[in-house]
Amino acid sequence: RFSTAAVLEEPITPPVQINYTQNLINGQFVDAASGKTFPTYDPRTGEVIANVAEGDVEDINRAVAAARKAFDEGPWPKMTAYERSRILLRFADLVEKHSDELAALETWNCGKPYEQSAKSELPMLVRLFHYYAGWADKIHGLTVPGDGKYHIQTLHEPIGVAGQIIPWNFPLIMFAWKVGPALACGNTIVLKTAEQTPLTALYVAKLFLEVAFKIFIVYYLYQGLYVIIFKKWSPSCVLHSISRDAQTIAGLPPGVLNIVSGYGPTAGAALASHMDVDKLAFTGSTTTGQIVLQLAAKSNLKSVTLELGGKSPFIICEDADIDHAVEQAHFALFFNQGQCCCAGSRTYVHERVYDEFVEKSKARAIKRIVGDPFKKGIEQGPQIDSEQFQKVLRYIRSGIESNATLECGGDRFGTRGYFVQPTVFSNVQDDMLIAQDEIFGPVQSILKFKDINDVIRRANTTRYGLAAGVFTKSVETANTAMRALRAGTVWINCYDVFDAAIPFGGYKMSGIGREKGIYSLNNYLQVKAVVTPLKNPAW
Ligand code: TXE
Repeated sequence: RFSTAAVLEEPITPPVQINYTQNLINGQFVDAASGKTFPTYDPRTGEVIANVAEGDVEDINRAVAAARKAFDEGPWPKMTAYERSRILLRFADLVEKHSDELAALETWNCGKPYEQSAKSELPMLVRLFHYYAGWADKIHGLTVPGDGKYHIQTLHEPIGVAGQIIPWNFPLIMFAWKVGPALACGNTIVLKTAEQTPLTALYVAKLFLEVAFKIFIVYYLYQGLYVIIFKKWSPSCVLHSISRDAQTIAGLPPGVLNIVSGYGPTAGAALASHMDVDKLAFTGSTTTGQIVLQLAAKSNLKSVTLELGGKSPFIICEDADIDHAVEQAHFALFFNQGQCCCAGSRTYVHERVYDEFVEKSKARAIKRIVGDPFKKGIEQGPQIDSEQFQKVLRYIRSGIESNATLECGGDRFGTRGYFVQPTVFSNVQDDMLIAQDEIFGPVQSILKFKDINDVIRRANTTRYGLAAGVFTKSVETANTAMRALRAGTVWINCYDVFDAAIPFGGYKMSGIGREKGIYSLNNYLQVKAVVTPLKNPAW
């Protein structure tokens, strides 16, 4: 029933080498303080592909100390915003140049189709850094019209040291969502990657260092030429060059971006509870989000943004273009092996088109091409690891046991690695576990509805509120639904449309705050009010 079992063949050798496995602290790649390493795996086979420095409390302490120094002593926050912007632009260009290797490494470490990594995620990574580079020199405060004889203004300042914890489903995109705005606003960073996917963040961080090195060389070449042409080497010129290099035109100075690989309860918890970290940004499960929020509160009350789980409704009205809706609902759920926080994982279909929709969704899922993500034309690779793979299979069993109708799939795919058959359940009821919990796998649950107001109520009856989709030709229905749905994003007749400028985040237990777009800057800025008495208020 499924495509040729590429997984049963020998896995394709990824066209990239793993060069960076140490932690990046203060501009240097270093071993973990304990000397320990941990394995990272190829989800196609479950085999180890590299051993990576295992960061723990001491490594986080060292990384935070470096970030603190880089923030307090500069030059980063004191550079002109324009120079910060240029560094981000140069970095984005280098990422573009290295896109092929980065896409291969991303696919190797997390199993997503290479075509998705190369054609969609790498261009998006570049776009995000261009976008944030554009913001760097457009951040400014306001003049406030207060009562009385005062001049009142606000200064928008960087918060300080940002701690960032990211997950494994989109390692590079999550890197950009966090690092881009934090740097644009002038903060320094300690980022902890997910233990499943430590490799690509280290690779891109190396590119930031490369920027520094290249600028350094170019600048001194320029100074050399100056001496040859003007036949003078004034001490002020040397001093000027050194200070300019350090303060304005250097690449990313040491300590501005530090990356620690390691596990959540050790390195992650140390970062969340660190007294010298001023802000924490987290993406991951709702349960862990609650833990890091507590750690932040119990330590120094650092401000926290959270991007957490979801169980997003995808509503297909009777007047929708059914073929388009089938394809979009399929994409909304199965994209990235179903490992998306905003996956459209409750497909609500109007009763008049229900049977047709289920038939077509089943046919589409059966056609889905599963296999080695490096192979051309593959739509679905393996789940990230054994834990997630087992979790997805448990939910499939729960669906069967709760008497939902298994239309197709329902088991692992192949005999090796963490591949799961594209699975479709119909006759799903709201109170079934598969309609309530975040499965995070290729399992579509199709539910039936009669009335739009009723389905909106049902769609909102969840602890989550990340995203929603509505398919209808009626402007009225679309307008009603978009206002009534309690979700951070509502897609109308489309799904998973992402753009650097579109804010993303959740209502309810799907999170706190927004990432991307202008809204993400607030996460990394302090607002300072400055009040000055006016001698002559008439002027
Ligand atoms: O998530 P965790 P897991 C959901 C999805 C998935 C489930 C579990 O449903 O099946 O979460 O995945 C770090 N202190 N999402 O276990 O634990 C961890 O090291 C500090 C949705 O991978 O939340 C990693 O870097 N940090 C999600 C990050 O948190 C801790 C994406 C995420 O891991 C920590 C991923 C601790 N005590 C999973 N424990 C989304 N919103 O997109 C763990 N971490």
